[in-house]
Amino acid sequence: MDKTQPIYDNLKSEYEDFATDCSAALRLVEARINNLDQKIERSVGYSPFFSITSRIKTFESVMEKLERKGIDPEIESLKHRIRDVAGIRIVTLFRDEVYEVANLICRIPDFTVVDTKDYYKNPKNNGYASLHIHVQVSIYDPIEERSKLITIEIQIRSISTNMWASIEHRIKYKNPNPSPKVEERFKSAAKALEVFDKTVMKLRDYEESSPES
Ligand code: 0O2
Repeated sequence: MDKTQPIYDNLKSEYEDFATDCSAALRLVEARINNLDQKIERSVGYSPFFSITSRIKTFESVMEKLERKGIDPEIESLKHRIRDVAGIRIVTLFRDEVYEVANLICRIPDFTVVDTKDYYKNPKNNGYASLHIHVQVSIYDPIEERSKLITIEIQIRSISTNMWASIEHRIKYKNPNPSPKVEERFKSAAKALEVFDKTVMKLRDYEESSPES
């Protein structure tokens, strides 16, 4: 038997305990966000939340990320350094709604905003654009009889930048080290989407300000 197998099995079991806490936190956060979406829709007839999805990272994906970032494969490092075990992705139709949604989320009383990463203001070299907010929520563990703070990553993106990220993720998965030429093409595709987003926002503003015919 491989000598490292028991270490791997132990980490997997500890991760499953942590992932159970993350699921509880994710349900809480998702319920608040869904409620926000429904209330806005009811009150003004249009909500900036186009879609809301969530996921818990698989153990295999966490192991890959630990290796990629050179983090020790042990549970405490994992809990402190991997902040997207529980993740929510919110997609908006228009790019400026990303900030509208972010402001609404930051005002939810039982969320503590830990930090915000704005990849729209500072896109990555490949052109990746998204707004990431890390929030902490408290969950109660009935077995340990104590509350725990869990971090959730909320990614907010326009539908166009979500499309870009999905395609880039799919291609990168097949080729994790793309050539500078491929990276440059992704960057120019991201620039084209920025132009697209500006155009559709102008169209929306024009339509909304014109008197009904
Ligand atoms: P997966 O497979 O999508 O889950 P941090 O602790 O926040 O400073 P981290 O987690 O590296 O460190 O932060 P970062 O760079 O904001 O990445 C978090 C997540 O954002 C990634 O999780 C991706 O989901 C997404 N992301 C970041 N950069 C890119 C990119 O260039 N392309 C795409 N498609 N998505 C990106 P994972 O675990 O890397 O990936």
